[in-house]
Amino acid sequence: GLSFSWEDPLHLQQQLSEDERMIADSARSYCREKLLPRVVDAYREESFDRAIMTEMGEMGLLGATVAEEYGGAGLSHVAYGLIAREVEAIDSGYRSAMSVQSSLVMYPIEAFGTEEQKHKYLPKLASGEYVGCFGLTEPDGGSDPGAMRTTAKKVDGGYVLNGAKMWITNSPISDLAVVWAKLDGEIRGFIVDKGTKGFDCPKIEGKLSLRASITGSISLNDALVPEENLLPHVKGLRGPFSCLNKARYGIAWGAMGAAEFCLHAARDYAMDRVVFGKPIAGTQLVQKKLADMQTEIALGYQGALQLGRLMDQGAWLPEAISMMKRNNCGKALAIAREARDIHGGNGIAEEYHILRHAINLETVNTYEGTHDVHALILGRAMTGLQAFS
Ligand code: TGC
Ligand code: FAD
Repeated sequence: GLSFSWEDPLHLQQQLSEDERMIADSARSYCREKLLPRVVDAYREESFDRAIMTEMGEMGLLGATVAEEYGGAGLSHVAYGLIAREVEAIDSGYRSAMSVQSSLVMYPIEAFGTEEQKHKYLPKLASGEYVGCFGLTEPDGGSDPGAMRTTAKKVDGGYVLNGAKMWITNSPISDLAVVWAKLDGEIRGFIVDKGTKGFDCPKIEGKLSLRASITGSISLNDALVPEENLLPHVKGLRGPFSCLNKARYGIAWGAMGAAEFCLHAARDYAMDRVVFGKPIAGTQLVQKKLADMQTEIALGYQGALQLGRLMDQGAWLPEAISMMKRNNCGKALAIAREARDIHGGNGIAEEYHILRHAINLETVNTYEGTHDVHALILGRAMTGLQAFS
């Protein structure tokens, strides 16, 4: 019979296929052996090691759900979620690099691109030879992308793009950007190649969160994009939102990965830390905190797993994705703060990793739709009344 395991109270492991367990194990080994040892310095120095993309490519962690014919791994959504969990257990910024490449760059090219675009870009994005970024958010406000100001104008041989994007993960190191712009008032996606005249991606310095991820802006000043770089098969907000569905789903797993790392660290710390003559793990208050953390993580994973299984069946449930993105990010942030509390003063030291996770999760709770925006998406679905504007 099954026995209770504090590390896996609802037997998540047992609900996975053998393949899924193997993928998770191999992602975990890579993350613990190669990413964990470099993250403290990377975070302190606010630097992202470009080699990580090539390593992830070699490990098959980029474009997990993209078809093998284009260099992807052809895996299930559940497998993709398990990878996000392992990567984000190390750092949300590393998961960002992985999920932008997979869900926000490779996915739209596969779903909305031409055969030529797929063959030209996807294998190189899968191997990490190319890095891509996704330009939706603008300086005037990210929650309402329908109000974007970036425009595309049809000219001979292509399109001229003008505008600015802000807070773009990976943009300074990108070989290409998937940029969303209004063409005759309608949102369209364009692949903008590095080196395009009038296309610049300066780095944003001074982030206090997600420091191990590189973030930039994008400026487009009469940037000429050739005709063949338009993503022909989608129009309107459905284009970028379809990508966000995939990325938000991955974040639902990833945020729980970060929270789980914090729970394990807090439990280990509490077992060893002797105050008033006994381990703090033997106090009622600390046990209550650990029990709350453990419960939310177990439930968060069950929700993410069920969502992944539904997506693997082809179910299209943006509101359910909003629910799990919102819940798991908010809960993970609260858990990381609680773990920091249990660590006392040591909780702020970089070598314990906890405050880094908590500060990263501030961003994760905001990007890909803020915690409150997802509440409004759910509120609209429940009531039929939209409360955005
Ligand atoms: P709304 O009227 O709701 O919809 C407009 C059209 O879009 C369709 N649609 C969707 N399609 C696919 N998936 C979804 N989830 C969809 N949601 C909506 C919808 O059917 C409609 O189609 P049509 O054909 O009828 O026109 O649009 P709205 O303007 O009212 O939307 C409001 C709101 C708040 C829901 C939306 O704007 C929103 O989600 N805002 C948040 C923006 C956001 O998440 N930005 C993320 C930027 S990327 C990022 O953060 C990357 S960080 C990654 C990392 O580093 O890991
Ligand atoms: P705003 O939209 O200005 O929101 C500010 C506050 O107002 C929030 O609390 C919000 O919930 C609240 N609010 C807004 N509207 C309402 C309303 N109607 N009712 C109640 N409250 C409301 N974007 C990309 O396109 N690509 C990327 O790769 C990317 N990477 C990112 C990386 C980092 C490190 C960060 C920090 C952001 C990234 N983003 C990216 C941008 C991110 O998606 C936006 O920050 C996010 O969507 C919120 O937009 P905003 O920052 O403009 O906040």
